[in-house]
Amino acid sequence: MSVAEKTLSQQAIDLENKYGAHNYHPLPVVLSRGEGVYVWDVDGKKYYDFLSAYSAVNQGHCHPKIVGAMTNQAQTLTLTSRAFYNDMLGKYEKYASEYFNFDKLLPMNTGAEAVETALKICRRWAYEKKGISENEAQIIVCENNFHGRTTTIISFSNDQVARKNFGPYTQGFIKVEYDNLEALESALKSNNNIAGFLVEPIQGEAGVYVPSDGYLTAAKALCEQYNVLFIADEVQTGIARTGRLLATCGNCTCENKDCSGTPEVKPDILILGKALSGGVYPVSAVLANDPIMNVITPGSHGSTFGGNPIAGAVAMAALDVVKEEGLAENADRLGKLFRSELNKYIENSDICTLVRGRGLLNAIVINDSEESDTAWNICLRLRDNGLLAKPTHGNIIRFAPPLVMNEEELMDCVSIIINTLKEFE
Ligand code: IF1
Repeated sequence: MSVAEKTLSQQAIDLENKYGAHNYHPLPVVLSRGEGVYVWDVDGKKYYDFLSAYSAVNQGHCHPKIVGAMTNQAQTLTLTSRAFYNDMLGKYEKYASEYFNFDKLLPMNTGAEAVETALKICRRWAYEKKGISENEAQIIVCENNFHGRTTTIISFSNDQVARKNFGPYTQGFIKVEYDNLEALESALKSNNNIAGFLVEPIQGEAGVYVPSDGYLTAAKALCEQYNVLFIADEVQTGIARTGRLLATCGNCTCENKDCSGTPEVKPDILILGKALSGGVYPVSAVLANDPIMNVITPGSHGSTFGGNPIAGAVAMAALDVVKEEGLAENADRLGKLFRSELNKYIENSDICTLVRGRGLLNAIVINDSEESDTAWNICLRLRDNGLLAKPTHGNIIRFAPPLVMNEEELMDCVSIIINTLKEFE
């Protein structure tokens, strides 16, 4: 076929294949527009987005308030670097610190950078506050974690595809089983040089694993007992995704503007990214109280773009939207409905064995081996039927729509999903 005869989709796919590094294997659909819970492909076909850019567009695609804040700021001042002050950063830091109930915020851009930042803060705290000897600090992480793609972060991943031939790896991490308090306690007991415990409140990449009730609370108590920082990576679970403002917020949905958070667990260090900007711009942040954050001194950490005025304006608008539109409460309510509707189907299904999750971060398990392409084929069929989702770990499909969805749309999506699964029974 000549270029002119190729479909618009195929042209876009061919360009990426030829000129882009092959670091992803996308579902074959080429998107050119988004609004709310919908995206459209280059041929004008409309889909429900059930990935939300890996939970970054919680507020929905192209939210007018967030896009408005961005375009307005983009026409005024975009970047000063931190060599000078800008008139947005302080406002944003105050707004977000009060919103999440911490003394201070350190602004970065991507989730991985924020995780790296938290690890650096934790190590400094270990040497300067806890009194661990130089270069001896250890940080406990969980098996099957996902925290990003930097050299240090993949050093403590056990995803062989993400790690292979990227060594030598960064030292100083101890892995324990997720959702296992005995394993955590024995790691804490066995070593006097533990500085922190880094954990995802729900393991997203691993396949939406929700830990047992009380795990996070008990883990935090153990951290206190051993004078170790509890570091919550809420890059994926935060900003209303799991039906609470933060997954560490217990049952509090934080719709109440007077709620300063009666958290199930208050992390010592909180890591946010993705939906902190509603997915319109890379904005991440690390939050902590003064005794911890004050280990960061001029020159010890930074970023050209971190804390830029666009990021500040966008993040404030994105966080406003979460409260104004009651997104945590909506995610909580629709998530319960979603799981109960799917559970009714699963009772008599051979192809789908389980739905799990919190709020609108859910996954179904497909009854086939991890190596099979059944989940991939189901996602292709879901696409044909107007809903976009992507498999994770072979036989698991993650379902994470924008949180601005309404009940009627959710029920429409439930029928698309169930009708598609029926084609595979
Ligand atoms: C990829 C999953 C989601 C994260 C947590 C930090 C980061 C992430 C808990 C890093 C990023 C992503 C990135 C994307 C796949 C993805 C993902 F499939 F791995 F599980 F979200 F669903 N902490 N998650 O989940 O944030 O640097 O990317 O901004 O392919 O890397 P980042």
